Amino acid sequence: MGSMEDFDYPRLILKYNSGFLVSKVMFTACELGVFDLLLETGEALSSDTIAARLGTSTTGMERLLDACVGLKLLTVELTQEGAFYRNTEISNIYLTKSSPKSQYHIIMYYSNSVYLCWHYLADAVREGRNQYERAFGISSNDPFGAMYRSEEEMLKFMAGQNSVWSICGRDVLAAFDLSPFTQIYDLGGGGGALAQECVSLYPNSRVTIYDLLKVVQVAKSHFIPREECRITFHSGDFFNDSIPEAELYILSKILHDWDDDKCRQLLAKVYNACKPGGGVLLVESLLNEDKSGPLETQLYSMNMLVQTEGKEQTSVEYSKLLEAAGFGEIQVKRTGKLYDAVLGRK
Ligand code: ASE
Repeated sequence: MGSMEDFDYPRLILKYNSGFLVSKVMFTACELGVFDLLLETGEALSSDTIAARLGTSTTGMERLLDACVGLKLLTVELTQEGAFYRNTEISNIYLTKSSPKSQYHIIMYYSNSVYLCWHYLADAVREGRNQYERAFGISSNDPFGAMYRSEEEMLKFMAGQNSVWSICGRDVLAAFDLSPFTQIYDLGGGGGALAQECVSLYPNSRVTIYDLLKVVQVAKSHFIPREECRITFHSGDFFNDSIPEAELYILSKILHDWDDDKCRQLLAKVYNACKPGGGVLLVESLLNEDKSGPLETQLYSMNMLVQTEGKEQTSVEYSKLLEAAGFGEIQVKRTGKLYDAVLGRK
């Protein structure tokens, strides 16, 4: 005898069926500037006003706003004049362009670049490789050639990564006392938000952002203030060009981009360049040892499948890679947040 609940649409499946719709509602409200407008005006606005100010249809905007209320990204107040919408505190802090903790750029990157690759997830699983060819008609053999297929795409990616470090950077850098290391290279440091957190947390440190020439140029012109003299740049390709000597190398979300063979090559090169007594800091989202979670990390690993040639790994897997390159005294710090830290010493 089954109870009535047996015939309810299963909640878990219902939630997952609509999961991608949820993302796209938030992405779209961000992209159209709903949260920016509500922050700027500082008062509750009707859907008619929001639609007019943002140049959208009223029928579309009304539905978007109500869905945002359902997602707790907006609140609504019903008056005799109709419905009036406001940002929540979370939306003000994270979804507006101008906030110091803004996640706008990573959201735009997910919505307009990552999303297109995820359309081909089944193909990625069948083939075991990224989907740039299907999504954008470009070769998938060079993932960063594909991700940086235009200056605009590169800028979007760099701004997106920077917005993540504005929230998570401090925790991963504080996971270990890095103050003994003053001469630091951030390999693949991109837009430099992590380097900025580093010199702010460790005032005696000097950080060199090592990245491709075109990345360094954009980091200089768009992200790092000219007067920040504790941050310098070195342009190069860490697989093909030399890596200068330093006390500490930060590889933040680098190993997860590459296959095992390239990870080994890169770490061997870092070990050779590293001063004796120096170290390497891996910043990654760590999978549980049995890979049972965290869900966020499992999903990032799927994202690495559709976008790169790498994957998210466990702390034992990263430790083995470090040991194979010669590093010892390996310490793992799970921060309990999105990103964790692994330190190895030469
Ligand atoms: C990479 C990182 C990312 C390569 C491709 C990527 C991200 C999206 N696509 O090294 C960012 C991961 N997500 C967050 C919130 O950091």
